[in-house]
Amino acid sequence: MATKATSIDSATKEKKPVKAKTASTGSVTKATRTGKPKFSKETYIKWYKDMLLIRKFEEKTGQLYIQQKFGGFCHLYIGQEAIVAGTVSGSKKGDKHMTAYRSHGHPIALGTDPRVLMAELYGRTTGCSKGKGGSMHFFDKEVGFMGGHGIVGAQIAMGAGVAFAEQYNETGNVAFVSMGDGAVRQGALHETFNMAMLWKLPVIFIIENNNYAMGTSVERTTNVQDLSKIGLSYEMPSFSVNGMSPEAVHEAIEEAATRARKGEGPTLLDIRTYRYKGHSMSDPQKYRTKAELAEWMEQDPIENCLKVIQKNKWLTDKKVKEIQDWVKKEVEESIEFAENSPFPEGKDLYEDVYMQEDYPYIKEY
Ligand SMILES: Cc1ncc(C[n+]2csc(CCOP(=O)(O)OP(=O)(O)O)c2C)c(N)n1
Ligand SMILES: [Mg+2]
Repeated sequence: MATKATSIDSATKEKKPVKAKTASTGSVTKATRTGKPKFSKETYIKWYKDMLLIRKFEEKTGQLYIQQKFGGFCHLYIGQEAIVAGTVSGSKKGDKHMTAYRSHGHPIALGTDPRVLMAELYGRTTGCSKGKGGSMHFFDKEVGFMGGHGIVGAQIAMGAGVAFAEQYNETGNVAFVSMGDGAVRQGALHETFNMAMLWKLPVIFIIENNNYAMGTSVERTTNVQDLSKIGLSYEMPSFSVNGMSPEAVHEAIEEAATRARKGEGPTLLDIRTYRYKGHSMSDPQKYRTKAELAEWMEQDPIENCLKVIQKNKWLTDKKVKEIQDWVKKEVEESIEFAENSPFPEGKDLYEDVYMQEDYPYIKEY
């Protein structure tokens, strides 16, 4: 369920100062489910399977990181799974997806084998980026995943570039570019929004709004706390969406993608979500309360999805257990695969890098 951003007129007429809020679900639809489900049995089962695989893959990732099985940075997506679940089901094969460094959920939902993702975390040659990217730089062109980007906001302009290529080649594909609530403060967002609207690029900008950029909340960052309003000065269709509900995300994504495929250009979706874990693996989380976390966890998309499946008797308890066991096995096998894979060799440093034959400073390697 998407909520349309207020028009520029009513936004500027607003006299009262905006009261600082703590993270809350606000006015977006809560993920309570009554009555007939809007989506098919197959869709709910796929969402459940995909979101559970992401959650379990990442819970294990967190444990392995603490055990120092691999190094580098590690940002978990736990709590935000409904965004990728709804984005993938609401998009089409051939579409392109990219995000920031919180990038484990996207390729899993798009169908990348968890084994090559775990191997990438372990820095092994069998990883999706040949062990040279790590947690922040997952890539899988086969499924349309264009990365994993460590520089906050870098993917915004690159995503518009990807959309430009799709438009230029007349593929009918759409680019989905996810960014955090902190990333929207990058200046490049404005240049990108301007060009994307001018050229009516087939790009959907997704703010994965978990209300915090590391430890800094949205209300400490800006007076414009309704992030969907950021698109209005470019007359970009802009909406707020409940990010704890794969249904709401799917609907908003599908509607935006239909517009983009018709040549009507970009959409901005401010998708409200919450990360259950710290920003990265070293975050004491002093900037938020346990009560705030608990409020969001009550709307857990995986549990809610299972409730819909059980209420409609789509799966027996035995079948649910089979899915849970399958997920567990997938994660275990991904670790085994990673641990039995080789590390890159020194010479591999010189492969997959841009190299100019006549560049004067690299003569030998
Ligand atoms: C250009 C740049 N500046 C600063 C950083 C350090 N940094 C890494 S994550 C982050 C916070 C971003 O928060 P947000 O965009 O809300 O994404 P989230 O982590 O919540 O998914 C910062 C400042 C960076 N990686 N790149
Ligand atoms: Mg954030």
